[in-house]
Amino acid sequence: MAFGGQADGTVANPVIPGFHPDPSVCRVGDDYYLACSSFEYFPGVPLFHSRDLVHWTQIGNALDRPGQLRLPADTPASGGIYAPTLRHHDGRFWLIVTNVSDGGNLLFTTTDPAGPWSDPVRLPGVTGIDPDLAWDEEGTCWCTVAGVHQVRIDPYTGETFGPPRRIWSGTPGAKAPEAPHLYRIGDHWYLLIAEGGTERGHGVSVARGRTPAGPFEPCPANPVLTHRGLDHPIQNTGHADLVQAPDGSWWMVLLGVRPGGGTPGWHVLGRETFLAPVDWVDGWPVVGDLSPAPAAPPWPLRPGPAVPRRDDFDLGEPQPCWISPRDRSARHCTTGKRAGWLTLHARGGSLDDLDAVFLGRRQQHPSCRVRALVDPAGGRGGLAVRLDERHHYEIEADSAEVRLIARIGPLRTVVASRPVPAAGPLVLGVDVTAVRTPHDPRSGPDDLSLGVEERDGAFTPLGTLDGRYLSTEVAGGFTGRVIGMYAAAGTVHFDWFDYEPLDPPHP
Ligand code: 6LW
Repeated sequence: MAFGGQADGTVANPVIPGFHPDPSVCRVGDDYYLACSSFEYFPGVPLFHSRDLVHWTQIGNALDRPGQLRLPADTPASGGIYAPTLRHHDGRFWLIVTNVSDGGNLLFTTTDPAGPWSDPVRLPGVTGIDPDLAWDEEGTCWCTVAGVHQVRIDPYTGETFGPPRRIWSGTPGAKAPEAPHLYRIGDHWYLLIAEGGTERGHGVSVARGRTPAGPFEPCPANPVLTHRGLDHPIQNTGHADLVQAPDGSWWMVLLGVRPGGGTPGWHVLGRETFLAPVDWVDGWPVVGDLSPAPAAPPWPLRPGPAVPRRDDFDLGEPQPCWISPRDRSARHCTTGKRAGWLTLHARGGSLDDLDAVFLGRRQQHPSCRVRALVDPAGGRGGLAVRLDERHHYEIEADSAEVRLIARIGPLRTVVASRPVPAAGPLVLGVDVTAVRTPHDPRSGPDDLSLGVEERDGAFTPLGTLDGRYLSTEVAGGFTGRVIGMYAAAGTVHFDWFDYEPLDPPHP
């Protein structure tokens, strides 16, 4: 995915739009690498590469085989893989992450971040989420987790040395000190954390000490970043990581959300990865312009490869952007049954089921157009916009009928149905249209029109639904919308899938 880089010298923030929360970044020479959380989706931990901190290209998923990522069948929505830390040390890349549904804290390593990554080293002595890794001058590895607690570990064996110690509790009165990252900068060790919780009260605070174990002195200006209480288009800002560029400047990646619609605002793309410059004043970080269109960094921008609108499944294995809830077994998701087609074979009866067969990609733009050529082939399936098992809209076809279905919390209904335009493969579609400036404070963030193409190519919606019910403010959780294909009965084949952004570069 290549994003950012505008004609007016600004860049588009988020630099990695869509459900890409809890970013962790490191640099090796002129190359930056970044990892994000992935929760109940398989494969897990998307990995990105950049040469300019603005344009990011997904190069894989660190956890792409069952031996690395076990998501039990009863893994709840927003369970599974929580926040990673990605570091480079001693000639290797290191990734530490928490699988809250199986195994706890796990450590992986590789020499090539595009993969393959190692099998997991388990860390039974490290309890807590948001694990961080830092090495001191003697090569000791310090593992710091939410709370904020710390323990020394052997990253090759997972052995811990001594009991975890609480090293900071964050700002008095602020809840949830988490997302710790420890850095040796100049004469100090800096401990960066998130606090306030990942909703509208989120913020970033920092403390410093003379040793990696503290004691730590809080920054007098904490929180060094928050948008709580501000009427700002980027909200929930927190869970940050710092990186120094080759020119010596410092930058922060962090999560944020872009609420849309009227009051109170609903975010539908999940927590996205944003970029902000950082200055140092009196030995403390000062975060610069965190806006939807900040000034571009002071170096040539290096866009990555353009992302084709269409995936025609001709490359065998699905591209790294494709994800499925809990697993993606070849028995249920394959490109080998019909050359150049994706074949999904149903397990459950609908997207309400934890074992639903669904393959999707993150919605990354407030407005977008999705189309897919579907052959129900005696089965039943189609296109869906999914937040979780209790919040999804889908346009579903079998050999006779097309149906628009809505699941909102406890309610499930067939909104509309009609005969198929013709026998055989048909094109199903979803048009997502963001509400730009709501004239009605009661408006939702977007409208979703789901329908079918007629024989003459005209798109006929079966209905238009309010998008607020597929938002995190309604559904809860830590993910964002995923748009994709599913089979609810029998076998369904898909020839191609189109995802077309409809937004101007800047919101
Ligand atoms: C993540 C923690 C958090 O581990 O939410 O709100 C968890 N912050 O830092 C999932 O993103």
